Amino acid sequence: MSRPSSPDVVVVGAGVAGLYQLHRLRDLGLSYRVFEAGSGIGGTWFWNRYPGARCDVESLEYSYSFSEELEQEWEWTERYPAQAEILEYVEHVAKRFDLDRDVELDTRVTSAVWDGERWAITTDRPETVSARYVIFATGCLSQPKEIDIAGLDSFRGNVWSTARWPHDGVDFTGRRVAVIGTGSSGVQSIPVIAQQAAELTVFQRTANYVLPARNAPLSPQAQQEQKANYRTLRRLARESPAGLLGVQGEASAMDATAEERHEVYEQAWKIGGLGALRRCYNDISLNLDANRTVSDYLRDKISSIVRDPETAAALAPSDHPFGTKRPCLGTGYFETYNLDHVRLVDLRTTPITTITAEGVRTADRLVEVDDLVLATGFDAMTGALLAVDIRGRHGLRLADAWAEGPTTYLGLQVAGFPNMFTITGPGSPSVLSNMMVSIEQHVDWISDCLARIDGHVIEASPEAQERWVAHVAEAADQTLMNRANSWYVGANVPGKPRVVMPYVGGVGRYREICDGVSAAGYEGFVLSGGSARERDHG
Ligand code: NA7
Repeated sequence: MSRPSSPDVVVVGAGVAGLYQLHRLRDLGLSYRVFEAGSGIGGTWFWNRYPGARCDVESLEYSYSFSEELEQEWEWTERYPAQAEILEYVEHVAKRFDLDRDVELDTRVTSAVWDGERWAITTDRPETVSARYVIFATGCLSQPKEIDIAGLDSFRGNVWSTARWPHDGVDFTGRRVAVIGTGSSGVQSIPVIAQQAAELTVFQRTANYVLPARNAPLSPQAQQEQKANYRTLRRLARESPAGLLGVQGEASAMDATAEERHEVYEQAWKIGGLGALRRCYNDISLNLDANRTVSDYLRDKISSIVRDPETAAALAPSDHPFGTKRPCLGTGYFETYNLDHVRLVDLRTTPITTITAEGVRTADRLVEVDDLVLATGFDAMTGALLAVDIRGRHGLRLADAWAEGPTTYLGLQVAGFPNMFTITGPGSPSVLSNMMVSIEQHVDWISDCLARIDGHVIEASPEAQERWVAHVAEAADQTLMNRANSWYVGANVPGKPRVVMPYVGGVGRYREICDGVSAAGYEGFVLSGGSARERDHG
């Protein structure tokens, strides 16, 4: 099939964001190329196939809203969709809208260079494409963190990464397994691996708050009811703080008695899910004392579940307020540590000194294993963008522009990088929200923008960017977000500048700001140059 070498737009990535962007570009009648590094579409859900991988947002909310027919015809099977089901859904969407024929798989974009009028996009294939616009749909959690544990290469057994899991799975039956990392990927995979492994040792550096998922089959009636109300529910999600349904409590946790709070938290614990506890009161993310009431409640829960007091104490988060690192959703997570063949090693008291041929050596012992599972996370939000050699005006490298942390206008553009858009980029709600809602909002905004500017150059002004960066930081300072060494602030990657990267101001408010900017003729952006459409197509 012949593809344009000078399309209007190049889209990088064919996950949930890139596919919807492709759909919108086609409707706009723009020419495009879409490059995907993977050998299949689906992004996050293509790569993260580890046992137990599941979305933390409910199925009916973690789905595209752009087509009512699609919304009605697709049947979800569980409250929280498993990786395989989401991938099947994404593949269904791609087929239904005939998107996959336009995705060039196994093609990694390596550089993007602005030549004053267009972007020269180089891939790992022998072709350079010239595009008027480039849209990075490269994901916030897609670049696995480089692992810095000494001796890893000397290990004789198998090393598996949760973020790059083999497509035909791994059978741990009868094997001695180590898992390093207890973020969402560790928390989801540990109980499932424990069901197979002969011995499982979990190496934990930071204890996390793990909330019960309470996953369950989705009844056809419940699904029908929600689908019948989809327009209202979608609107409520878009206007909400996190792109999620659920009623936010309006009272302060500090105005309730300890007994009242306990009762409220018990109800939320029974409901399960990421937001239930945070939404109980209005000040849990804002006030340390209010937050402590939830953290204490959760620590008590852990000690009531885990039988061995030493293990329970190690599993209880103590160094960060609830919600300042991404809480995890678990299914039988804490209960897993009551199994005789499962052990926790607390790296705060006995750090890993090296990996040897036989296994993991800590300060006080060698744990011999056959398989090593790395659930060690991602270079979040900026990693996938900086993995591409991006050069804007006058050869400015994105890596240099972001040397002190990512700077963007609205998380959509970077000053000095004309005609370049980032879907759910740093400085937008992104990872603090239901990604589906934020992705659709960005894709719609970018697509409307491309339609309106008709081939002109659009670039964030440095002043507007400076104001937005200051606003993002001020909004974060009003919360407890800076109190943890989380990937939200880049603290998980050695040497990464410490900046609260996502915008904490809320999905609803953020959407209003973006809509206001476009309604005011792209306030804060500079439009220049004549329409290049004619020439590009010529
Ligand atoms: P996370 O949440 O970043 O978790 C990574 C885990 O790995 C975390 O417990 C880390 O401890 C641990 N880690 C990382 N490097 C090391 C080393 N060198 N030694 C020991 N332990 C280490 O990534 P996930 O993949 O679980 O989840 C990512 C997001 O996907 C998640 O938040 C959801 O949004 C979905 P640390 O906390 O840094 O001390």
